[in-house]
Amino acid sequence: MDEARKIVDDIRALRVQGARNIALAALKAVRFVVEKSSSTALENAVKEIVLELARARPTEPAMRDALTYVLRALRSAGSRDELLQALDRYEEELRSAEEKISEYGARRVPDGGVVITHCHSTTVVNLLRRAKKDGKKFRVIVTETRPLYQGKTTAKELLESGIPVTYVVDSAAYYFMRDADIYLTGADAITSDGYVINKIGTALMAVAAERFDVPYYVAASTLKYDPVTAAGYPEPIEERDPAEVIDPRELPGAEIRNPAFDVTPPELVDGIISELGIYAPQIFPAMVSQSKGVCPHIEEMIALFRLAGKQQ
Ligand code: RUB
Repeated sequence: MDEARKIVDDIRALRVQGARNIALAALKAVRFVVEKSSSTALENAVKEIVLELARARPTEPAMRDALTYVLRALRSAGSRDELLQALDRYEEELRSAEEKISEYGARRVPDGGVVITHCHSTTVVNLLRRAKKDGKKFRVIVTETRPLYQGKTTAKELLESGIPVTYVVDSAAYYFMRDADIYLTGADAITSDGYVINKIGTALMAVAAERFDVPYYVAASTLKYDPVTAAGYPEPIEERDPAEVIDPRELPGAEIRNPAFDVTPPELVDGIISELGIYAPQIFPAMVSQSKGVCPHIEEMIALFRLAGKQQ
């Protein structure tokens, strides 16, 4: 169980970050619990870890989808092995979605051009690796992404893949946007009205992209679509510890805020690159519903969403 609790801590502290990595880490934690629990304790132990995970990062529909899947599999699986096989199938679906996104998105990377990105998204990094594998030559401008510098991870991963990187401070995004041919980010959540929720600063860069006529594409699997927003719940924006920004003792009396994400309106987004194809954010939710059906497990998702929002 210690391994599972450590994963919860790692997710909360952002030692594991990025929506896709978070969903995969959550499944790994569940797997530990399934493997280590006695048959009589298994059901309760899984439910307990599911709740702890859902509470670790509130703005994560992909993880909630994975956890809802776990709860359903727990009910329908006849044995521990069947439950583990169900987890394997879900992970396989995630992997195949990622491949499709890379395939479609790589075609939008301009050969000889410049990409600008923000934060660290494995979906974006994999897409860029695919573009390089397909023979495209391009450079990527990476913003450092204060306060936790996820841009460093992006820069390192791209450099390791032989992709040239220009690393800049967040406030240089406007200055460099004019050099870019495409602005590309991942997403944590996409709402039923086509709003994109991603790392704080994403929307500011989208405004700059519009100013310089740079197309903005969001690479995100359909799991990022949050069906609870269609049921009227607003996507929560996680507010993190102010000490990540500055030691509050340095500014006694100041209010220090640290929202993890911001919300980009659909009119600033040219397209969402998903495993279904590339669609405008306004029609993306309809495409998801068309392909998966209007979320059949919505009540369960809402229940988990509400529990996750409650203080422990
Ligand atoms: C990470 C972030 C990423 C999305 C998408 O924020 O905003 O762009 O999660 O990532 P944080 P991916 O560092 O706070 O988790 O494409 O890997 O799912």
